[in-house]
Amino acid sequence: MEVSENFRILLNNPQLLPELKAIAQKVLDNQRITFDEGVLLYEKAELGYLGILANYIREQKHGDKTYFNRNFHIEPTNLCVYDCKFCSYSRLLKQRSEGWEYTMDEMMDIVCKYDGQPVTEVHIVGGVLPQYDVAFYSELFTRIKQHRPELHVKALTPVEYHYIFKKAKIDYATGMQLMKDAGLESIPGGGAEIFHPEVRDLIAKDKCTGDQWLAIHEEWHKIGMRSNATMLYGHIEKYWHRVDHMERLRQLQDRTGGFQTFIPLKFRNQDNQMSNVPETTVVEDLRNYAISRIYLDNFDHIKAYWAMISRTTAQLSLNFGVDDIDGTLDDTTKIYSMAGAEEQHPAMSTKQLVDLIKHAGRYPIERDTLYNVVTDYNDYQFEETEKPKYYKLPVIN
Ligand code: V47
Ligand code: SF4
Repeated sequence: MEVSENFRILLNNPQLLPELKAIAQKVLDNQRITFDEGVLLYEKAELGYLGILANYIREQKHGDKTYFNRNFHIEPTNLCVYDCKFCSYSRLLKQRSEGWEYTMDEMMDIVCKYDGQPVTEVHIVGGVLPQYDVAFYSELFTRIKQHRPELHVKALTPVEYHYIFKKAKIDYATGMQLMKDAGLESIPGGGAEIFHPEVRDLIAKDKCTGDQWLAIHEEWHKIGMRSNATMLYGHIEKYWHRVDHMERLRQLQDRTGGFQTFIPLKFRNQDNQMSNVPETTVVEDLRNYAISRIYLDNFDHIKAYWAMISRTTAQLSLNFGVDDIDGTLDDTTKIYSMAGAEEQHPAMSTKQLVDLIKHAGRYPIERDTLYNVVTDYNDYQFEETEKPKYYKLPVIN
């Protein structure tokens, strides 16, 4: 790919630290950066420099293409047996009276609510409770696929899988095969947090370890399936913990190639036990996207979860390595709004999302879960009936 004028200026800048110049040259030569170089980027590289490198990689991989998908979420429960300090679903925060525990039929009612709507994916994620076991989830996945075979089931994380397989006394390989046979098609990226035990033991003790999280994804990849990975950043971790996290993912990806997308999740500090921890700035968020793009050379996609970081930051992120914005969704995703997401009722119509991407100078593509193109929106004309939906504002008496 042609090197941009910005990149040329950067390489010729006599004030650029020699170590940063060497990293820029590696990016140009398509070479992988090391662990120490990753830490150096976090410690020394300013936003403009990182944007030039990350955008070069992003455009080399995808040009201006920016992906989104149309999905909906089911959160089976907001109660949880675990006590993650950053989470508003922690057992120490939730009173039973304000909790919900959907039955199988209630979850199927949510699925049916989307009948006839052009969604391609259901994303199922929530707390961990004993009644949601191997038999329950197998039946749920089977019923969803029987009801709507073309709807892609992206569900649960190694946190749930480790818990339910242990209870059922089956190993990860057997368990993941069972889930696949029942109708599971992808695993979302949640539950990863920060893998290193120095941090994980303080914020997410008792649930699956980093190694167990990676082992479950590895088994899933071995049977030919795809998954995502997240990183919860901007709390008590040090920069090197973030690099360690990405290094473990990069190594697994070298072995399996099963990851599709990396999703950095900005820690939000409301309604959890870490409210005293300040949140990161937008500049730090953009730096983090860019460094992820540079470090994870074997990941195809970097995703920004717009509901969590605001629409404007999501637009900006498209110049810092991000090529995917999490789809149009409605306000059924409560875990984020409770933690202080920018969007208290996160919903965007397709037209709004397409405009958001176009106004950032990019090329919107609706994809399915596996990145097959559903609709190319670059020259698409919306019909009158597809006007953006606006939320009802609360009535003020
Ligand atoms: O693992 C919980 C995070 C994750 C907070 O794969 C918080 O497409 C910030 O993984 N501040 C679950 N984050 C969500 C998830 C996800 C989201 C979007 C897309 C995909 C995908 C996956 O939510 C948890 C945890 O890391 N979370 N509390 C909080 N206070
Ligand atoms: Fe439970 Fe997940 Fe929240 Fe931890 S992050 S308390 S495992 S819902």
